[in-house]
Amino acid sequence: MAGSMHTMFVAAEPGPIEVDWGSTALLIIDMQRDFMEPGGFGETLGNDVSQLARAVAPIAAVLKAARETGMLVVHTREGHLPDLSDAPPAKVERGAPSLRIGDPGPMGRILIRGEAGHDIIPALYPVEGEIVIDKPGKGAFYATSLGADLKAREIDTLLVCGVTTEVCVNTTVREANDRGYRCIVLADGCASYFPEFHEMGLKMIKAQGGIFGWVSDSAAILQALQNTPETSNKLAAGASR
Ligand code: TIU
Repeated sequence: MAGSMHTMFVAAEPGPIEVDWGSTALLIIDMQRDFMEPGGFGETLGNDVSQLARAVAPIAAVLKAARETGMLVVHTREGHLPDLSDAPPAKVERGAPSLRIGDPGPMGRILIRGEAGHDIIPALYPVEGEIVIDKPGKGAFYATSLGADLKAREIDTLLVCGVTTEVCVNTTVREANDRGYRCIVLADGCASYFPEFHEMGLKMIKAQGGIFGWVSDSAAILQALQNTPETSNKLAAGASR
């Protein structure tokens, strides 16, 4: 594969990784109003949702480049059916939130599919042709079609970003790693309500020679895309539009 028009080394830790863009997907985890905005699920758990805003611009930059190069884009949303039949009581009853999953809130029922709060934030809204995976759990592979969707498109490498670093991003990366995918996590494209968990969540992924995957950032991905001959033409065409 080395030297192919589609491949390029991406700067990452614990070391550079060679990527074939044709078998790579951008996987954006749970950039939903319920986690990002006041009045949603994240805030009901007692969190400061402003901690997550920093991930939006880096994701938007990579998403724009992915769209211009034709890379597969997958968005996920955590949430439950209106009758809560896919929500384990152990999850609904957990802790002492100000509102529980399914309760009415300012953006509709908390973490329920179809409600305003469940949807993806406008800045990163999916466009036609992108896959949207609705997931009941923290991991994006559990009880979803994601594995089959990626297999059908012969994807073996995932650029992973979204929220939160130590919860849904880490769970999904661990699930993906066990299924044989190479995960490259974008450090600046992830965020946590707890900055220290963000740092440790990334360290856990890249430790021990990359026990779960690689950690890179949006600038490294954009640079590698620019330096890949075939995609740089598409990026140049996109920039001049
Ligand atoms: N609470 C928290 O940090 N995260 C979640 O509940 N879900 C996701 O990370 N998406």
